[in-house]
Amino acid sequence: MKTRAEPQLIDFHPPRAEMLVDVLQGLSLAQKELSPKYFYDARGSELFEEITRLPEYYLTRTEASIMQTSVSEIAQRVGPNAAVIEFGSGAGDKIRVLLQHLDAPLAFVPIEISRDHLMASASALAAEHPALSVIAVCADFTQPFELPPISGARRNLVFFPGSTIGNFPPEQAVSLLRIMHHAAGENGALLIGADLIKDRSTLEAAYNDRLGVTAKFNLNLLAHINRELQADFDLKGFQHKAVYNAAEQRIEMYLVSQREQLVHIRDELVSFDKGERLLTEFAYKYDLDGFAGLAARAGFRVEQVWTDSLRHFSVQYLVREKDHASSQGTYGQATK
Ligand code: AVI
Repeated sequence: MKTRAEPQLIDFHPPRAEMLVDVLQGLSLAQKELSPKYFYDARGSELFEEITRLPEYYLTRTEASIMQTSVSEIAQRVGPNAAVIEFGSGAGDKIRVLLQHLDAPLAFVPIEISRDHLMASASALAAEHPALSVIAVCADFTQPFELPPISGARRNLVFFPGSTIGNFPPEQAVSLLRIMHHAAGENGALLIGADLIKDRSTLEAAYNDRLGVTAKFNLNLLAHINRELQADFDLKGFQHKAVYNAAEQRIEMYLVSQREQLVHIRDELVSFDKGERLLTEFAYKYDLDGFAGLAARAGFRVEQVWTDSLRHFSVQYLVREKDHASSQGTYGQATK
């Protein structure tokens, strides 16, 4: 009887974030802020899934259609026997189209801080691709970590879809890209999704949907903190607001206090003025030159960009600069 392929787990035991310290520190700033990483409890992850299906949230479906249209070209660039390393693999849906088209990939290495998500998606992929060696790495990918040696791979392909890079301010984005540069190794590449600058109304609609799912997602951050830190944020006392800051080229997501109010978090008291804005997320948008500049700071050169016909989103193939110092980048459009 054939045994079912099981993924190997390498567990770096990422420390549980010091949520209390982190939250209190963010709320003590002149511009109060909470880290977007606290969006993703079980309910937050469900709400994010709902967001990705909203008509206004063009990002996920546009990226998926670019991938569908361009995956053969991407697979050609990557070549045979690659090891694919996905940063923040989540439920693992985005990798499928890539793995189906690559020429005899050797290994798939999903990196994810949530052990449950990681093992569920790694097991499913191992079962779907019995010839693939699946090595699940439980780690906080924003901190440097060592990857397992992957013997026989002709190239490492780091995969970071979804424009999650946009949720990191530029300095942090460069640090993260440097970690990916290291993970790619010599002759390695990075396939990354980056959302593009466009008209304000399209951008703001994507983060202020008519059904109010993004509002629920934003407010759920307070519910998560209430539960984890025995806090007493009144969810009715805050309202979701997302605005595009054109000078900074980013969506800024806030929770606006509807009245003067006090919030208890364990032994601490935090006060909010009426109309005060609590910052919960940035989502940076790029033009192609701006993104190439960011990538260059981390040692990557953009080799090819695929976009949709409206140039709303980009999927970019980046190579390590020192490996390809002389060749030219090419820019193409994915859609018919
Ligand atoms: C996960 N990330 C790419 C999403 C974004 O578009 O920045 C998170 C999000 N926030 C509100 N809607 C979606």
